[in-house]
Amino acid sequence: MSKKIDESQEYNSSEIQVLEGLEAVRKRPGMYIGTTGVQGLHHLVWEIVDNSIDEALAGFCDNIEIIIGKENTITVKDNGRGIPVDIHPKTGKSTVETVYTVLHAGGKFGGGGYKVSGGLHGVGASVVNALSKWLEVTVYKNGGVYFQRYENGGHPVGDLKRIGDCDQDVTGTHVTFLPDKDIFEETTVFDYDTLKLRIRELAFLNKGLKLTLIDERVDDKKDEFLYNGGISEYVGLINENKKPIHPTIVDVSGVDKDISIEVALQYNETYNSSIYSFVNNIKTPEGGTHEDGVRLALTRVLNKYATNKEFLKKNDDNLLADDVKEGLTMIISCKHPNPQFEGQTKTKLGNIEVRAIASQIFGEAFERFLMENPSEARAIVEKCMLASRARIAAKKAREMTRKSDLDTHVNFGGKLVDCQEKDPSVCEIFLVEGDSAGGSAIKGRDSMTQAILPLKGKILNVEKARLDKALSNDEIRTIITAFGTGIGQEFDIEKLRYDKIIIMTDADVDGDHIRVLLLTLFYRFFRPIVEAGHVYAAQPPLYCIKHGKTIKYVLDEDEKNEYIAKLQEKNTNYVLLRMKGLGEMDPEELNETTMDINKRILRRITVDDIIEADAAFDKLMGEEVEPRRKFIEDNARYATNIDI
Ligand code: 1YM
Repeated sequence: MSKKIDESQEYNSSEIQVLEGLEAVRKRPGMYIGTTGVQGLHHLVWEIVDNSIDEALAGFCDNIEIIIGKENTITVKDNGRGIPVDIHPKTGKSTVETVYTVLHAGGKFGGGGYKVSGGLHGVGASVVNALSKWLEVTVYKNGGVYFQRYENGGHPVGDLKRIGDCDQDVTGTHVTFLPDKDIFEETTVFDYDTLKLRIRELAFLNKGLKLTLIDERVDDKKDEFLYNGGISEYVGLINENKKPIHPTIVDVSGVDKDISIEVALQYNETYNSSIYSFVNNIKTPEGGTHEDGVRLALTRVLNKYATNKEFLKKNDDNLLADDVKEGLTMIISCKHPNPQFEGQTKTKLGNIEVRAIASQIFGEAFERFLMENPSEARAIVEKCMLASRARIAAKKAREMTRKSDLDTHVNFGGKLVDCQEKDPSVCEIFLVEGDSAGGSAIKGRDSMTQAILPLKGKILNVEKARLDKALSNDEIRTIITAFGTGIGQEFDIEKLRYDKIIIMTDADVDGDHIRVLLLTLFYRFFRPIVEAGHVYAAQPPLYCIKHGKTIKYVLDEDEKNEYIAKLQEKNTNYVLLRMKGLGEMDPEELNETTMDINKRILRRITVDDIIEADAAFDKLMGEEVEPRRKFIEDNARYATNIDI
């Protein structure tokens, strides 16, 4: 038994030796390039391009061209030093031939720096050669042009030859290959867009490097990528159609112990984060120590800044990692001479020393950015604090939603009087100021489609900075539950239970306050609802003009004067009546003037309305006394219906 094993081991080891070389690659291509499908096919391109990128990382190349030929060949050209053409001492062949025919040669002969720029196992050029019908290398170096051709899986057709002269200062490597149809049975057709996407990514990740993609299968198909701003331009692109909350894209880089860290970030108005990390130009979707280090520092520095600048008060919770990533677009690029990859898909950086280095480099620079850009820092910190409050509130809302039975449209906590209809597209909810107006609204409504939520004004009268506290408030919790959408990260507009959310408040200062508070709440927690045009303000009329049997409700002073002028022209008798507050109207009056779909006037609320209200509100309700005093002074002469 043991003898048998020994025999087979001997057999295996000699077999392995025989298979060493390009034949092994052809026997088990999957082991080297993952698949022999379309992905593996494109992998060949990256193996060659990676050598050019390595040359760029070493600082000798700034121009790479990738050409898809008419017959689905690939040509990669770079203006680096050119692969060495001298005889390699270990193989007795030219270094070019060694690189293209000896497995693992690429790595072995690497002259340090950030190698392994990509590639499944860093096996490189020889694997591509092994899987090609033919491959040609041309090297421009030392004033000479050198050429070698290989056929049928990497067999050299003659030695590397000097075939001509070139200027001393012209250097570079050109490689053309035709993938072997016997290996790539599924397809040998290259996809332009697949190549383009990765080439653009490589251009972002390697600032100042020009990459050109040309498709000779069709006329005039060409893309050039050159980003002098590198990953910060990448962040700009991702945020292009989003609204950034601060103008500067934070751009940080540093090197420690040969490990380079680059981070670019900018926050936008959304709640989602787009965080992409790379090691040696390879995407690391599983993250790793480089990402951990940056995330740790981000949270730490923002907490420190928010505390020092007293955005965070004594009793406030610290910001968590989840809070500082809302709306964050961030690219992290680490270059490491000896990366260790871990994880399910081997796309997680494992080198432990990187965590502290990334944290230190990013943390220090980001802290400096915050100190030097206080208004941008404020925007970022406030966004994170909002996320933190929303997280806490979402938790509360979740707990509460669980308690109530949404499907049966019950009377939430005895306050919401819901409608009978369940189809959201025809349902409306009135948020009504005060219990007595609420009572009239309940009696005057169309109970099929109109739901009423009476609000107690004074409970809502909380200062904006205490919005989180407001979320422990019953009314606001009921609003969240009634809407059905959830808030913060769990927000889902598809779950909105009403087509129209109608704020019904009196036309006085208290009414204005309640409306602004509600709008602030919506703006912070339900902004997509506002953006989608679901929020309205009811417009109770200010005057009622009776003449003969006609009753005309008018919204304001101007409209009243205009109408009366017309009556006077016709010598019509009329009565001059100021409408009561909502609370004093009986159900019929309220229905007639404010709720009846055919008669009422609604004003749709836009985000601009809210921003304006928010700014005014900041001044009125914020903590700073001086702006409040000034605002009241400035606006006092406009106040006609102040009832305080
Ligand atoms: C289109 C493909 O392979 N470019 C390329 C490869 C090499 C060099 C320059 C190079 C590297 C070094 C020194 C070094 C390679 N050289 C080797 C090896 N483009 C493409 N451009 N001089 C030139 O790393 O020290 C492997 S790849 F092993 F010969 F050094």
